Amino acid sequence: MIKRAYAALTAIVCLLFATGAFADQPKPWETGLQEAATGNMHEIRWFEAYTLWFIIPITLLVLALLIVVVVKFRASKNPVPSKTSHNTLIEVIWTVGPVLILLFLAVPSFDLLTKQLTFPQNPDVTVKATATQWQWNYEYENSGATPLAFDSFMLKDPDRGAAGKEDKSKYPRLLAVDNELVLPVNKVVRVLVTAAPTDVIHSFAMPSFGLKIDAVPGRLNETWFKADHEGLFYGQCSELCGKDHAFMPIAIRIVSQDQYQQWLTTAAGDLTKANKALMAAVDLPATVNVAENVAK
Ligand SMILES: [Cu+2]
Repeated sequence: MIKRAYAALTAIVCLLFATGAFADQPKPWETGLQEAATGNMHEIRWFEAYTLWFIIPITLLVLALLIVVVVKFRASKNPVPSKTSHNTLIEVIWTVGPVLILLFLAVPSFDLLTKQLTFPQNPDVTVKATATQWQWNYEYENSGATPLAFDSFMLKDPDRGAAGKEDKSKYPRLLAVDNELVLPVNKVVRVLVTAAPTDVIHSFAMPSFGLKIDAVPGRLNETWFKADHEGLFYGQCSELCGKDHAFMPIAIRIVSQDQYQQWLTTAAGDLTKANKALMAAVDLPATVNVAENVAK
């Protein structure tokens, strides 16, 4: 019940501060978390807003107390300081108060952690992300006779034209890649994360999905997500890994199950062709809408 009441309150606060358009990548001057694209991230955003309901009043209370102390007990006004060393009532209050506050924070926090770390029994898709200085390699499990694996490099400006990625609002500088990790919507995706054997530690992070997990050489980490809508999502390597750490972005394209299957079939033979076909299919609805609007 309490959770629902807070959820309603959070929703109102979110509405007040909503910026309108859906965001799946960082925005200039953004100070909050990115829009959520998975159930877990919706909960992370809820939990962040929930904790602010504790943090802000506590900060204001401490500030008010400090001001009172500074003004009321300043040396000129209060030349002989109090020598009080014990007050049972105050000690009970400042022990019980924080314990209660921490309990209110701990319960939903552990609940959220449990959800993140409870792996769904049968993932629909398993991909392995391997980090190397300084790119990602993605490998699909059971992708047919020809195993599907490819490197994903940051898109450089001279390559935009050939890749059909001139639109910087959709393919932002330092975030867009040559080959996106393509995955289906509303499906449980298991991500195995590691780094090449002789490499350094990297980290696979996707803010909209509430994902961040280290890529450690010689060790296979595991995480999962279930994207609840289609789109192109951007993240970055989040462990300082050398001079090009800032230039190994992560791009995940979430598409419908049909589009995913088509892409998967073509990609095993010709990845560039599959990516081009997918981009054309994804961009098509928007073009049609514009044409319709113009006709009206
Ligand atoms: Cu890295």
